[in-house]
Amino acid sequence: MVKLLHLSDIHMGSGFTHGYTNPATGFNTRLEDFIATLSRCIDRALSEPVDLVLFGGDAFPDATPPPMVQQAFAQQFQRLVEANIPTVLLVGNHDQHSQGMGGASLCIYRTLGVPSIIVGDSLTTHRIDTQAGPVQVITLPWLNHSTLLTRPETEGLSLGDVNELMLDRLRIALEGEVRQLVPETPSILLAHLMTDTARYGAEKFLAVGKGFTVPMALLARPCFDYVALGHVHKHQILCQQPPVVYPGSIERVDFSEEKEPKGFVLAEVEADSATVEFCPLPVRPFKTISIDVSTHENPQVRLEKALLKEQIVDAVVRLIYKTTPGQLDQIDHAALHQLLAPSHSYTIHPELVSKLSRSRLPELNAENTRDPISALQAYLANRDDLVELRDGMVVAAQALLSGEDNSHGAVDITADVDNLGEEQNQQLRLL
Ligand SMILES: [Mn+2]
Repeated sequence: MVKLLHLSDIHMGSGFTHGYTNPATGFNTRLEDFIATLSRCIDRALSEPVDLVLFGGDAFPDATPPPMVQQAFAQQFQRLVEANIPTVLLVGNHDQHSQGMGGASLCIYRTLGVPSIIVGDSLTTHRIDTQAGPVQVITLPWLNHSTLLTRPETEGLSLGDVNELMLDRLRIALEGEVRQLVPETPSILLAHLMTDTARYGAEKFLAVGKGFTVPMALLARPCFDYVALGHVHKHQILCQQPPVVYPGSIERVDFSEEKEPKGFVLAEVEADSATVEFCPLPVRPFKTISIDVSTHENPQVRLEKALLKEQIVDAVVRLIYKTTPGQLDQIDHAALHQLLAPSHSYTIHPELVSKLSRSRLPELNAENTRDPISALQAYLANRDDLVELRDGMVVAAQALLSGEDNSHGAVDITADVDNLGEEQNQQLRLL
């Protein structure tokens, strides 16, 4: 039985706007948070101790992290090297340059020949000797078109066709690795990808038809005893046998993760079975305080009341309040700043409600927002100013959602977009 710690999506060095420079250290306080949280994961790996650590990708927000961020990351993983715990660092999409080359920020560990650290920047099988015996780990880093396909192969193909072709290539390449697996040895797939059944909370629709998703049928197979995933920041277990697991990010990267528990996964893996335990981490809370004072006689009193009843101490807070232009001089900003001061950091977003603004359409009810096209149609039916774009937008949206490349299609709304005002432009971008 191999005991392993699986963590992912560290994104060290992101979210600096949620912190401030700590005068004592010169470090952004959010970087300090991320370091402390990663250090908690490593503490647990050492105290168990585990036989293997798997990192599911996205070490940093981009491919070129500043040296001090690189060093903070390295200092934590060095503790595993010192304890002689084998560690696999997988390359995620954020670790790659936009052209898909590299993952250099992690490959440096291989270049330096750091013992017991394996960098997963290609689809291959690693046979690793742990304290508990041998284990085989297939690494599948983030795939993009240029990893599996050449330019002539994709010429003239729609995005949907390209994704199909990529999936065919992946299937064949993965099959080649699976066939070489030794049956009596625990087998693990470590992959940075989006699966077709993963759920992103609120961003669910944004993922539709975008990019490359891998069907669960390719992952949840008896040849694997544990499937360790990275990429989706929300922790979820997609299959029990074998366990297919996103541990999620270890820290809140932005407000979209406000309500998600953060943590890592401990797993015990044998040839043919595995148990999984999610271990929550005590990370800094994020808090959105959303309040409409536009209909209140005394907006300041209403705001202060709302703020006083929230737990904001040490939290990253954003206050969003709706107000009318007429109320503006009734808002005492100094008092708001004072009330928000106990938070770790805060932002204030007043939203002006004017007579010109449209309220939420009653037509956009639960019934017709179940699929994005009906929601778009209900929305457009109420926008007389967009009447000329109406049909084109629906066709374009359908193409987007079905994953088709509409650049060769009959619809070209880009020319019209230039003629729209900034507000309409924003509406289009949101789609
Ligand atoms: Mn990712």
